[in-house]
Amino acid sequence: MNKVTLQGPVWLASDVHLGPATPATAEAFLGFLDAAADEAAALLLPGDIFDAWIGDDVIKIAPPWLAAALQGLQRTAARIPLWLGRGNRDFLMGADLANALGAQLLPEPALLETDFGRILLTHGDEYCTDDAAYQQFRTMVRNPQWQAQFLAKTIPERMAMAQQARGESQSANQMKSAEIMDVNAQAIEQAFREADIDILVHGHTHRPARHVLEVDGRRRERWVLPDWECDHANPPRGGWLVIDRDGITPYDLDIA
Ligand code: LP5
Ligand code: MN
Repeated sequence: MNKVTLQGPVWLASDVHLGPATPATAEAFLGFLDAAADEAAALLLPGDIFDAWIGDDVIKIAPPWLAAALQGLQRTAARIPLWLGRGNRDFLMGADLANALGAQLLPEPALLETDFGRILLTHGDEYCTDDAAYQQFRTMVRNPQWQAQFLAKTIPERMAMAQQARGESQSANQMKSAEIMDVNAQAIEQAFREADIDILVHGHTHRPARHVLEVDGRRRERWVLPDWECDHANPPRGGWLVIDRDGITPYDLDIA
């Protein structure tokens, strides 16, 4: 398992889902990035920072909303180490984007060595094993050959496919139970067991919480990162975790 060694306070946020129609979320996120650069020793963004990422070449023709987000990420990476993880919407983020931002790509999963000990970090969609249709989709789009074929298409073709996939996903989700779209308990236990860790942090489910459980007689904690939605949700929402030598602390956006 790939280790990431981090000293000092580590900030983590995921599921911001930035896109062309999320100006308020983007504004809140840019403010968060500046605060992280001021106060954190490192910032980790484990997936779904973008609502849909169709390939790193989009940065060459970035529309204003995307250019502003990229500039914010680049500004942060110039001040503190910035780590980008891939989610089910932005699994096509790659080395070209990371290099352009001055960021690094998180291993999947990442075994963090922090001031508060060893922590397993991942986006979390891989744990939704009851959702067979999604896991089948995930196997397809995570396949390097599939990705090479997709990335060989034009940007307009890829945008159209992404739009169709988003539509199909939204329709499919309406037919699924909430349980199916959450993590599977056995998959979580297996993650703790395989990594031999006591703390797991992930996003994806948009069900922020701290779960305490026992696996093989050991107390474990599973932390779920919140999603960000400041454009349509009332009240607006967003948040992050801070990991430091005193432990893990959740923070919510201070929506004045
Ligand atoms: O994303 P969300 O929150 O709606 O639901 C997710 C799972 N769905 C996905 C699919 C993505 O939304 C698709 C968009 C990705 C954008 C960028 C990638 C580049 C384009 C790729 C083009 C193929 O992740 C959803 C889970 C849910 O989380 C909860 O865990 O249930 O899983 C599904 O909905 C899977 C569906 O059941 C079946 C797959 C739908 C997509 C089919 C695409 C067909 C190809 C179309 C192009 C010709
Ligand atoms: Mn996700």
